[in-house]
Amino acid sequence: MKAKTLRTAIWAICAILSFTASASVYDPAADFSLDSNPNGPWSYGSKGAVTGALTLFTEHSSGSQTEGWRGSSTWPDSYPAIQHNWSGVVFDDGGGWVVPPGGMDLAAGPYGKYADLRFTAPLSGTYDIVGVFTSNMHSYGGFAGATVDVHVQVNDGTPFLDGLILRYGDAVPFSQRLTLGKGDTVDFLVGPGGNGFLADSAGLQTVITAVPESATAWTGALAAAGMVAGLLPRKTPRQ
Ligand SMILES: [Ca+2]
Repeated sequence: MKAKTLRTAIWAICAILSFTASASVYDPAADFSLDSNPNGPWSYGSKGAVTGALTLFTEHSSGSQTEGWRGSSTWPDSYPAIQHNWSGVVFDDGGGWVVPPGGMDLAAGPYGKYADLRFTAPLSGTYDIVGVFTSNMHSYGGFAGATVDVHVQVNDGTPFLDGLILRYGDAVPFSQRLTLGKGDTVDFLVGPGGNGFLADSAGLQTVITAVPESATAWTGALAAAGMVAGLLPRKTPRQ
């Protein structure tokens, strides 16, 4: 094989390997859909406590700028709920509930119920989970705002994050690197805060980045292949 052809082949392989080694990114707000539940790696549902079985939502909700999942259209099963502002502008219901453009909102429910956004790992590997819970509920007309407890847990185990949001402006950030097997779950939970349910919800922004474990090896292979390609003799211009 001529050097030029070989060099081209190596660079092509590098391009393919580079694509293979790239990270996959999962964003529940960008991925939000009413088409199905589960929706790819995302499931929308509720739990009776921080640990316990997930009950998938079966009903849709909709508003002027929002769409969502819930267990029923009838109280008290209309909460918990998981909603999404699909519009490109801030949603303000005029009663204190404000959801940023493209934002998600996890509402707790009566009787201590939790909203649960679940991520199921599509592949075994290393995952970086970064995000923040925030208050979406302003004080309004003497109402102080949502009072909720928030958690992130793996496989329904002891949460690696526990936090409280007790007033507008509170935020609970998290950043965690996890090794997950295919089918392992990460639950993002919002509950009523242990003080009863009254307009209790929180915003959630999170991005999960999956980096295949082979990425490190690919990086080495890419560097070596790139060096080889660079070292191959180039055609000398005619004198
Ligand atoms: Ca509460």
